[in-house]
This record gives sequence, C-alpha cells and structure tokens, in this order.
Amino acid sequence: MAFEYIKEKVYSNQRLTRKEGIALFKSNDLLTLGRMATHAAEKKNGKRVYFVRNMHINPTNICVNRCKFCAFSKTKGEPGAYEMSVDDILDKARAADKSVREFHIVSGLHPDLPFTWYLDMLRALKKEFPKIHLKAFTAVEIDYLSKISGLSVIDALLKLREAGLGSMPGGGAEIFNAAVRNTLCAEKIGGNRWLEVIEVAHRVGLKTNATMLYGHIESYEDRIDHLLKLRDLQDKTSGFQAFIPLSFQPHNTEIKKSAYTTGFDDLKTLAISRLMLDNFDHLKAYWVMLGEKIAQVSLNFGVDDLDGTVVDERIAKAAGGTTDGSMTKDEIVHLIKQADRTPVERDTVYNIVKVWK
Ligand code: V47
Repeated sequence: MAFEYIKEKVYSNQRLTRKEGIALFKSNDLLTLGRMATHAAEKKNGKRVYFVRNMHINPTNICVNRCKFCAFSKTKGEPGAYEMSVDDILDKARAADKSVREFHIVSGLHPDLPFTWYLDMLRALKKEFPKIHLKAFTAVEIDYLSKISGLSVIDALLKLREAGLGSMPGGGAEIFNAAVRNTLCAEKIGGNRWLEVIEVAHRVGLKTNATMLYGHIESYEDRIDHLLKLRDLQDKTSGFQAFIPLSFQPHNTEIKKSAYTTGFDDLKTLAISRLMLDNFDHLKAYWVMLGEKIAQVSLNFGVDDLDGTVVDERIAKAAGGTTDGSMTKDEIVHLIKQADRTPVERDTVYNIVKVWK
C-alpha cells in the first residue's frame, strides 16, 4: 500500500483502517511516521506535554493469577510475597512529597482480603489526603472485587467511588487477541470482559486509561486489532483519557526473550497508536519502561504525556526495568523543554496546574 495515500488521509483528518494500520507497522520509514504522528498530536494538544506529580502504591504482590509476563506477582507464602496493612499504606503515603496530586494504586488479586478492606483503604487515604486523587484498580481488579463481594460491577464501582475512588488506570488490557492472551495469561479475564468492565466504569462517569502490552509474542495484526477495539469503545463512551503502550520487560518472566523491545519498535508503536486512536486526547510514554531517553524522543512521535514522577515503581523493576523508577519534577520539565515542547503540570483528569513558558 502506498504510504502517500495514508499520508493524505492523515493530513486531511480521515480515520485510518485496519489494513492501513498494518501497512504502517510493516513500513520502516520511521521519520515520516513521526512527522504524521506529530501532526496528529499537535492538532489535539499543540506543543503541550503533560505530566502529573504522582506516587505508585502497590498494596500487595500476592496474586491468584500467574501471568507469564509478570515478574511482580507472587503466590501467598512464596519468598518475596508481601501485603501491606492500611496503616503501612498510610505511612507510605505520608512519606510522599507534599506536592503529589495522585496516588496510583494497583495490586495483585489477593486470595483472602475482603471487599471491605479495599473500601477501608480508600476511605483512610481520602480522610488523611482529601485533595489527592485516587486512581486505583485495573479492570481486572474490579472484575475480581465484584466477584469476591458478590456485587455487580456497577454496584462495586459505585461503592468504591463513594469510598474515594476517583478514576482507574489502564492496566490489565495486555493484548486482546484470545489465542495470544491465553498463552500469556490464561487465568486472567478475557479481552472482551476487560472492555465490558471499562464500559461500565465509563457509564458511571469514571474516567480510565487504556494500555497495550507489546513486544512479546504478538503480531502487528494483534496490535492493530487491540487499538481498533479501544477506538470502537471510545466512540461509544468517550471515557478514555490516555492510551499507554507498555513495552514488554522480559527479565524474571516466563516468556523466553533475551532482549528489550527496540527503540525503533517503541517509537513506531507510539506513532501508529497516535495515528489510529484519533478519538483519544492523550498518548502517554511510560518512561519507566521505555527509559527516559526514548520517552523524550517520543515527543516527536505523537506523545503528549510523560505520566509523572511515579516514585517507587515495582512492576517494571521486577521485570528488569532499567530506570530507577522515579524522576523529579525538574528532570521531567528539563526533558520536555529540551525537546522544544511546553511542559504542563496537570492533575489526574487533565486540569492544568502550571504551564512553563
Ligand atoms: O497491567 C506487567 C504490565 C501493567 C510487565 O493508567 C508489564 O496511567 C511490561 O498499567 N513488562 C501495570 N509490562 C502498569 C500500568 C500503567 C502504568 C503507568 C500508567 C498507567 C496509567 C498504567 O504493567 C500491568 C501489565 O499490563 N506489565 N508485567 C512486564 N514484564
């Protein structure tokens, strides 16, 4: 397929098809992809690049699922398994920098903690930190909490929201293709269930993100099909804020792979995501997995968001992530300015806190 034809479509704001998305993945004209993605990003966000001051909290790594790509999860009783009490979580939150605006909270699927424990945790955090946004629980966790509580997804979400839940992160989407998903994480909910849970969250007014785990055993076709399912749901609900491709980190996992994804593939995947997801406002480069340098270069490949300061990231680190899992606000601002973009500090739902001139 001629690249020129796709270019014309991009510059005249026409939606790309599955076939065109696959053709883009098969092309190696990275700089043209970058220019097209930058055009699409600037139409939405100008030169602005967003970040949030946040802190990750992972209350437990004990998980009843055994996803082959995950080096973070442990079985109860296994060396390295941990669970934090609500007091431990409060202590961790108290140690956060006073400027933090978001706690990003995700866990394994714990076999014994009751639903009320999660409500107590949210309430305790909200009581002590009323101004900090709680972005918590992937769709996989919400499905699990609904099962252990005997509540419908909608009722579980309403109770969690009442206790302080502000929005949901985009994890657990992995790759929707059923055969690949079955090889990677047979016990995990299927792709359609992930989409169903997210749709319910959007319907009750909770914003979410979406992710895609790439660079393992999936094909380009699987990546495009994943993006198209997200695009279809976003057409229905407009509830997604940002899309975040997650580059597979292979160490300590059960997936035989000796290398990280390449910078070329990372930039291509980000650019094509920007071009396919014409109804998503934001494309996030998760620097913890990509590395700070590729994340910075990605600002010329359609990215308008660098996530945040993160602090004490554990999931990528367990799988051999090469960054130290936290960046200061000044370091993020420096990366953005050096790429000739405008740093914008935001809150979780993209209200602007500060724009750097
Ligand atoms: O759900 C697990 C993935 C996710 C590996 O919404 C791995 O703002 C790569 O979802 N290599 C958690 N990825 C991280 C996540 C996230 C991160 C930052 C921001 C947001 C957001 C969401 O990490 C998991 C899983 O998909 N993951 N193991 C691995 N070896």
